[in-house]
Amino acid sequence: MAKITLDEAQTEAKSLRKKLDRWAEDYYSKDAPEVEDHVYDQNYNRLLELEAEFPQIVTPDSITQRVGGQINSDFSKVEHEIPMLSMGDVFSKEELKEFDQRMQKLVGHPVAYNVELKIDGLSLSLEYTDGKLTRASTRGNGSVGEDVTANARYIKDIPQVLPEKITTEVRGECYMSKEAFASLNKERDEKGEAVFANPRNAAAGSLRQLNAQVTKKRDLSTFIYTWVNPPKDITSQHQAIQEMSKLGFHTNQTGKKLSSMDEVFDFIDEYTKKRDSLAYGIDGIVLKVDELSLQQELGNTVKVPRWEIAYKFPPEEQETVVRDIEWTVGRTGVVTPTAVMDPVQLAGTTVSRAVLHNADLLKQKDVRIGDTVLLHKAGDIIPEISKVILSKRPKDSKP
Ligand code: 3BD
Repeated sequence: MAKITLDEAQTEAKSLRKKLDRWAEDYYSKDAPEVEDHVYDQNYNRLLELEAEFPQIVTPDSITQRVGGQINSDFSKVEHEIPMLSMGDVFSKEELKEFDQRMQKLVGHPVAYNVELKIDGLSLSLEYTDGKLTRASTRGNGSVGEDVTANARYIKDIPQVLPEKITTEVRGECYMSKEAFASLNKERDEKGEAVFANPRNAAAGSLRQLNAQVTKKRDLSTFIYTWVNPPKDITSQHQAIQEMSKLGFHTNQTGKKLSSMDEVFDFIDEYTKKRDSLAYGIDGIVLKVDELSLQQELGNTVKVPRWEIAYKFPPEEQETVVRDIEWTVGRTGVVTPTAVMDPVQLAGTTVSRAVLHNADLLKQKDVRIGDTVLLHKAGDIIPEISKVILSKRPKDSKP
């Protein structure tokens, strides 16, 4: 970190906390993020860095000290007896190597990891009593979530009854496939309803419904990734996934047990390439120390298990120039602006248009004809303008 004074760190941390609090609230309670994940992550990591350098500026209510998130008070609350922790994340292979070295040092020998795709959905806890699904809840702030049991009754891949009369809890990711997302948005668009920005928001907005009949009409899926209280004869994460699958849970079968970082890097490269062609969105990969006894030994910090880490894919972005703003009037009279740009290759397709959703968003992003903009795909599908590169704005441009 570049040298800065305590005063400067204090001021910067304050402003970062304010921003992050607002973004986190949007993310958790409104299903509509104001910024892309990587922007949130960058700001969050900067705050972590400042607080590590100047521990005296840490406040108890700093977002780094809370388990995180907000819950919607319209739902019944569910206390997670065992908190749903977060995940540490890194953005480079170098940092993954450091993670591996840390693990090896703590454990005293090389360790094997279960390497999983990081599904871009929302976390869900499922509790079974004597083999029957008795409660489903969202992660919420990690300690308290929302009761979505009635909704989970309508998610087709969630077993309502297990083949054994066990009392247990599993957790996983609830998501909407790219196909289901596209068809839901098409239907909403035709009805003149607001479209979801990406599959994750669509999943959140479909699961967190006070009227479960709405959930019933939405095509949601799950990937179950953790067994909270596995039977004694299960000794690894990899085995836990296989056994949960035998109980009827939908698990992601691309996960692999790998024992060297070279293999992990190959896995990353493989799925960086395959990412666009998967039926569901992923935003990275997760490394988990495979042996459950080692996980136990390594334990948790306040917010995250020490034995796992998420590697986040770099955002796919492209620069291009806006040539025109088109206005289309929908059947319901809603006017939607679309930016028409020089065509660029972005995440597998040629893109030349980005819907700005409404005039407010256009004004907020202040996109002007002649502007050079950064483009990304929301949920890996919908082209969206991330921001205007102001340093490249023509001097004579008009709002
Ligand atoms: C996935 C926690 C642990 C059980 C904690 C190791 C943080 C979102 O595919 N494993 C996965 C995925 C998510 C996970 C764990 N394994 N935690 C995992 C996860 N394959 N997405 N997550 N989560 C899930 C979260 N969510 C919102 C806000 C903060 N953290």
